[in-house]
Amino acid sequence: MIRLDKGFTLTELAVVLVIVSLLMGGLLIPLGAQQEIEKRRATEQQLNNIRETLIAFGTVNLRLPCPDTNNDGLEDVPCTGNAVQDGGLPWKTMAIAELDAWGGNWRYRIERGYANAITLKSLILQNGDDCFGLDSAFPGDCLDIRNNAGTRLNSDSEHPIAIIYSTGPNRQADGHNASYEAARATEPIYQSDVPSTSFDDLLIWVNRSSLITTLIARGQLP
Ligand SMILES: [Ca+2]
Ligand SMILES: [Ca+2]
Repeated sequence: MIRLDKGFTLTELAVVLVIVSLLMGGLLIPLGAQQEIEKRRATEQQLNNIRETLIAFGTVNLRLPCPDTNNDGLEDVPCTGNAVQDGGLPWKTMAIAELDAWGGNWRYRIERGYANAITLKSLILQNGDDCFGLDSAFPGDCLDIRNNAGTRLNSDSEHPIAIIYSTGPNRQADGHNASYEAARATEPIYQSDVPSTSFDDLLIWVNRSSLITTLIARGQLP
């Protein structure tokens, strides 16, 4: 059919508008999902940097920092006398970024023996310190990390001496992490896994062996 005018009819215009809106809708949804993926990736990178910074702090000070329990960004020392060693990461003490990619504060907990230079050295030089044995200075502090199904992730040989986590997109502790915050008298069980509908925290831990390896490499231990 030959058209006499060069303009669009109303019907054509409507079709174009529908196509444009469908295209925009299709683009906007993946863009939001893509931003979440980027935030998760950035937070994972930050957590890895925090673990490196904690180990570096440990090699300089021969102990790990105490948690920040009054939210000023500075560690609250000494912390070996306080049985509740779950708090904020002392980001000012460690000279790191205060917040994760969603604007949440980092959570942090240590096994108290590793927050003091004297006890740290004796714990590290002690063979067979698996934390669950009688040798540990604070056996009640032994960190137990589980996945979404409840399976323990850390073996005895992979002895976690500190955990750090982001509360993720929902900005609140989930699963075992939430349970521990609600009832701190219980055994320190934490949770780490891929995101699900009920869990979106990102949690990593510092191994006793990785600290020992660095201390030996820097000549701080025989
Ligand atoms: Ca503080
Ligand atoms: Ca969360």
